[in-house]
Amino acid sequence: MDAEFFHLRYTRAVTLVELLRAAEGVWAQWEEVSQGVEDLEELEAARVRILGRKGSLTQLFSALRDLSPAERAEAGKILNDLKERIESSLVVKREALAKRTREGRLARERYDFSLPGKWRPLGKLHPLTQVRLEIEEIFLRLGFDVASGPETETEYYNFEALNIGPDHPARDEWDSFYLGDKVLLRTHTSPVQIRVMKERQPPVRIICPGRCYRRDNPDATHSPVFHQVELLWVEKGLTFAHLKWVIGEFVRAFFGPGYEMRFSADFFPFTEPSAQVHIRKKGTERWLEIMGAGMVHPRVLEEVGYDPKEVTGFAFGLGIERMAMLRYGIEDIRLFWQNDLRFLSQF
Ligand code: FA5
Repeated sequence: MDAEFFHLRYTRAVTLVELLRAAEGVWAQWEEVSQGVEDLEELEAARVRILGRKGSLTQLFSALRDLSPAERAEAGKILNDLKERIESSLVVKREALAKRTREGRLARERYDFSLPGKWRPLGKLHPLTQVRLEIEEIFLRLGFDVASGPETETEYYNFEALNIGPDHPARDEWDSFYLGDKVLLRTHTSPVQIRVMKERQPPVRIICPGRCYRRDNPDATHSPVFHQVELLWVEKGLTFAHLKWVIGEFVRAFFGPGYEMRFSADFFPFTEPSAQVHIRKKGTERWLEIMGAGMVHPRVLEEVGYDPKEVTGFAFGLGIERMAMLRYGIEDIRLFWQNDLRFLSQF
């Protein structure tokens, strides 16, 4: 609608013709302002410009009073029709916009429930960790504590306190990883026996799982880094029979009833007598060594301040890799360290 009309209106009374022409302009104006609206807010602004309190159509209605009663009736009807047309056009546009927003949202937020989910591989415990935890659980049930000690040891704990003399071959710097004078990476978990006994009074009943290091060339059954579980029980009146019972219980719990075990004589400076324990699947030929064991040497008990006439004890050390290889039929120890998922995911 043109500004001319308003100008007219404020200067003099408008005529019917002028008012009707202005009404045509209002429809054109509506079409123009409502055409490009993008959302409901803009549509409302367009509505206010035409139908609001100061809107162009509202102004035309107030101009009716300039006309004679007969003209007013005629023009009033035309303006009402116009208002209705604009209002129904408004309803249509509002609905279309609402639909568009709804569809837009649906399109933006659409989920396709038939698509496969994102695959996030679940991590697992390493087979050596699984076996270690299983061994721990068996001994926890039998009333043992889990103890630990440092992987960096002094010669005193790793050798001397265990009655391993200065000329023992393991002390050679070519057999062990020395980090400095009299400091080395422990070659077994037995030093933890000494550390625990120096701290506690009997009865002592512990196991100690941990990493050990030796200058062994890697092959199918040897690795320079490997794991052992140490066991130590010191109390009044313990005999070799108790040692056999504990190991028997362990073998039954770990391997199941289908295995038998055998003790044979061995030598360790820190146990007397010492034994090697082998197991074999019933009905098969081959015996496999699983651990070294024995009654704690009286000199070791004295070294930690225990009285060997008062208490006795027994100990063993087994290789975790060895246990895992027997359990799962693994032929080569190096598979544990290669981090090949085709191997690891089988456990
Ligand atoms: C010992 O280390 C003794 N401390 C065990 C012991 C403890 C005896 C308490 C008596 C009382 P030995 O050197 O045999 O013993 O090692 C024990 C086990 O560790 C072996 O049977 C084997 O399973 C494992 N082991 C030793 N060296 C390696 C290696 N290089 N790689 C993998 N496993 C190994």
